[in-house]
Amino acid sequence: MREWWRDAVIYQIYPRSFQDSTGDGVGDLNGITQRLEHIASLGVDCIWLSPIFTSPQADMGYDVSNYTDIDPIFGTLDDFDRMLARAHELGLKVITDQVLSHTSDQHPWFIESRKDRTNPKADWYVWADPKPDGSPPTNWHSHFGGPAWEFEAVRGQYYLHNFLSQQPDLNFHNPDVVDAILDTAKFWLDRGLDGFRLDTVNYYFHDKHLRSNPAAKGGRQVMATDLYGMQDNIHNKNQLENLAFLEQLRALCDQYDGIMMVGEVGDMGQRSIDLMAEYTKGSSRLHMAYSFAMLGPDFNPKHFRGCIEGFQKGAPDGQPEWSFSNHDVPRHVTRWAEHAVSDESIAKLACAMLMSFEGTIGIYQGEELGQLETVMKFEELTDLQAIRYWPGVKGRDGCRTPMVWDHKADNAGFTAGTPWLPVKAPQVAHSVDLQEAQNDSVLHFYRQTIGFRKSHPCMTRGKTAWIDLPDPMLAFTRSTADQHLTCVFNLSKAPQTLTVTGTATLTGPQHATLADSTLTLPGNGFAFLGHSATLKLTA
Ligand code: TEU
Repeated sequence: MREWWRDAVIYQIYPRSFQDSTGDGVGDLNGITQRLEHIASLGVDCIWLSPIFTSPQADMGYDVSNYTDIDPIFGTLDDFDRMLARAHELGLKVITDQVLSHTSDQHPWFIESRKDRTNPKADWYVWADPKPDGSPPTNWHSHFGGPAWEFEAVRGQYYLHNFLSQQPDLNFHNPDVVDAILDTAKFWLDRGLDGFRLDTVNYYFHDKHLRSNPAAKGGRQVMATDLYGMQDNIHNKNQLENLAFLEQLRALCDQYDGIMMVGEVGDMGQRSIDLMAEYTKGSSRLHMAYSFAMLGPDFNPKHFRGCIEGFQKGAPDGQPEWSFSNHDVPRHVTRWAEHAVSDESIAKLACAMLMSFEGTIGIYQGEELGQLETVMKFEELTDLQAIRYWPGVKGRDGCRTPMVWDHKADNAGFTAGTPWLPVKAPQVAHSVDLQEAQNDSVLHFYRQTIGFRKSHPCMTRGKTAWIDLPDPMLAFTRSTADQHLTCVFNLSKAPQTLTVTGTATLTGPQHATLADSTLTLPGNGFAFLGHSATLKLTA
């Protein structure tokens, strides 16, 4: 049987902002259970839950202080079991977000490790002596800005943190750490979970020799965000040892039935596509990977084609996951606004494109409403990265504001209390109840388009043949032996016309007309053309 995840659409829940059931202003597991039918109604296959584990929430749960318990703000292990059982009843798989590269500075392992240089956990994190002048051991930068090293006076040493200083980096070169981490994965697999979203898979190991990174062009320090990879001498990430660890974790998962691991490659650009391929090659590493390549500002045919083709060249049998939004980047309707005829038209175009790509598809809560990035005031921020670098860095709160369920209810039905992030009018205008009542809403469009994808094997399993067209047109044919769909997208505001040679019919969701061999696409238009064998499209 073909593995379930290859044909899947995965829905990401950001638990803090999905549904609050207690009135404390923060979403929780029982809230998610109440709302599972909404997710099932979209026709998706799987839920990815951003972290729900015990955490001081310095990085909103990406700083775990106990890997095998639920944070009280989200509920209890019993609540988790109930949520999982209900999801399974509805035919939804559930994967959790495992943040294994670093822990919270409040994790008992780190509390012990920082005490002195000889305790049993002394080598569980990456500790190093200062340089003779007292400065950090290497020039490595934290992804969130500033040096990746924090001084601990008690030990007289620095510890490594690739993200916040509250997120000390585990020392994966220590086999005891690897064993402890594998045990935490086993704990969740034994609870009946369907797999893992693995945070920052390319950051697990660091260079044992603590070599400084080379300076970038113009004497600038190489940032973690620069597009360097495995072969490029970046010593705080992309180490080859990461692959060996993933093979161990995969072997553990393979002892269970139907478990899937999707890894987040914390990189952007073409380099990140190469890493995705490297990490999913063969059948002993990750089942799937995603990167930030499609989560950035680029919105042009060459870019999307480059991502998909690049991955296929690197890992012909590998499986990518493609998504346009998540909890780390501005929502794509806002991010790509300069190419939009209207918010709604680009939301639908993006949905039609995404659901036509070869690979597994990820969507992020609120995306099915065509939700916009929330405009934040400084006083409303909670993301420490934004608070530190405002206004240069706007941070990630704007994509993390609560789900809007009912435009008439307080806080759009998210909470009876005070929401942890504000619920504002432009977001409320996208409420689920309003869109349920409107036949041509973005919400109904997502259902229709997901249904269209899932009922056409060529869209999930078919190969992609690219059609060369000038900008701003993106076009390709998805084919199985007996089914062909040519997918055409106008990535601009200006109308476009194409000539179709061969017999074709417009099918499924569409924003285009076909008459006398002329395909007319309005700004942000799109079309799926059903045909047999060959079809030619020319500008
Ligand atoms: O993100 C890793 C990562 O690379 C991101 O920091 C990303 O590049 C950036 O946010 C783009 O603006 C993961 C999680 O998704 C993120 O929420 C965590 O903060 C981070 O790891 C640390 O655990």
